[in-house]
Amino acid sequence: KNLKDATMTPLSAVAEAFEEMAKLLKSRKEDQQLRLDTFCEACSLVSVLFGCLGLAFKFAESEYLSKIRDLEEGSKTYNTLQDIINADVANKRVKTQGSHSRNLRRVRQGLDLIRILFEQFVSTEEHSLKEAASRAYQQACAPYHCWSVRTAVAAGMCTLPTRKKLLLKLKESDSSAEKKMRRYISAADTVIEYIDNLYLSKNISLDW
Ligand code: 1PZ
Repeated sequence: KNLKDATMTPLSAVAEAFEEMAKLLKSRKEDQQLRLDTFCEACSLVSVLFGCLGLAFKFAESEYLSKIRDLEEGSKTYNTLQDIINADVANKRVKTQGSHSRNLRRVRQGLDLIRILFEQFVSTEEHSLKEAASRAYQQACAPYHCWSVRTAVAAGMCTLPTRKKLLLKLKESDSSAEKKMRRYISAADTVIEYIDNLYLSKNISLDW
């Protein structure tokens, strides 16, 4: 569905899917509702990036995808992101490992990681992918991961391909990638803020 024509690359599909969500969220000021299945579809597109990162990131990929799969499963029962938070608040399992609300929080941290990574990518030409990804991980995920995971990720970073190789695998040039990354950055901002507000409106802090 998101690969409409030959000029559509994986990064275009990601940018487009997130722009569609952002547009929806901005269009309904009062009654903002994001469907869980729409959200999951967009988030699974992001995982194509992992395919370009090599074997060391297979674990990160399956970890990320398992959270998405849980939310997809949830979409059979719950229509919107708001609905899963409401249900988990009622059942006192917002932060319980494996709950939909906790997995949504983890996916949101992944989306933020990519957003920060892209920001580094477009702001400085000579940043190595390793540096950009390390910094993004440091900001978006490391504070919430245990020591052993952080250590494994740090080791994995050393195996990342170069920026040039990554762009080749994504079938992008520097300038085409930059445009699409800017589109993702802006749209993901809206989506992430929306998700954060779902928790905040239930008096749930964001320090986990
Ligand atoms: C070009 C892109 C470079 C990206 C580099 C990404 C490096 C991220 C490595 C993350 C490894 C995560 C390992 C496992 C973490 C788990 O402890 C947590 C907690 O799970 P819980 O206790 O709630 O069950 N899992 C997560 O945080 C979910 C997965 C996070 C993955 C983040 C990356 C998302 C990036 C998207 C696609 C590139």
